[in-house]
Amino acid sequence: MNVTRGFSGRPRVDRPGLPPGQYDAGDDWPVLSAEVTPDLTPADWSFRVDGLVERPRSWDWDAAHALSPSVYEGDIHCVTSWSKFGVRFGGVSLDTFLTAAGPLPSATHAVAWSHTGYTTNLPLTDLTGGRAWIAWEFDGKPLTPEHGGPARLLVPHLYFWKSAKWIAGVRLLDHDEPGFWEQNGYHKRGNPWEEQRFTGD
Ligand SMILES: Nc1nc2c(c(=O)[nH]1)N[C@H]1C(S)=C(S)[C@@H](COP(=O)(O)O)O[C@H]1N2
Ligand SMILES: [Mo]
Repeated sequence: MNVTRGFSGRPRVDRPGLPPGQYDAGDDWPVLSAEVTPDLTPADWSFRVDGLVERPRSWDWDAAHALSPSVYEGDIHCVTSWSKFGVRFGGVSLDTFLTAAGPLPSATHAVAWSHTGYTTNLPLTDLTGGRAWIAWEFDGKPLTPEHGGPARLLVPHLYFWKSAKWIAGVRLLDHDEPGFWEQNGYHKRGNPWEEQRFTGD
């Protein structure tokens, strides 16, 4: 795991909106990647929804950009204890992709996978209801490769390891299937407000 972090000033731990055990990283945005940053261009990128759906669907860059845009403005929280306030991501709501594919009634969970092979699992209810995005812009600019560009999953109400960079697809399942970090001791859901960091928390 390649961890890069630089602190601009003293970490703040007293800020409203800060989940327990977190500090405010200020303007810093640490990069945390288990993989080498892939050389992935928009032309190489695609996003797929399959598994327990009526119509497995794939979108290339242009098809995804033809969908109605959606913005997230708020905070993000990494399990390594930094939080970042007031970020702005642009992309498309995951609801738009899921609705097009038509989840079957038996679908309860999902595994998101990246073009690099990274995986992470989520309950389907955490990916619906306007709480998850496929994001390709940050602060009005293209998402940079080290932060998951061309596009990443964004699930900001959960710890940031759920927000798979270089997102390739979401597979709907009728059971929970641990992803990369979840197989390595991290919590299956990862709610920062309940400090669900590790298995058993
Ligand atoms: N593909 C992929 N996605 C990933 C990761 C990763 O290692 N690989 N790390 C996760 C973790 S632990 C965090 S905190 C965030 C980090 O995103 P950032 O590097 O843009 O801050 O990405 C998440 N998504
Ligand atoms: Mo993280």
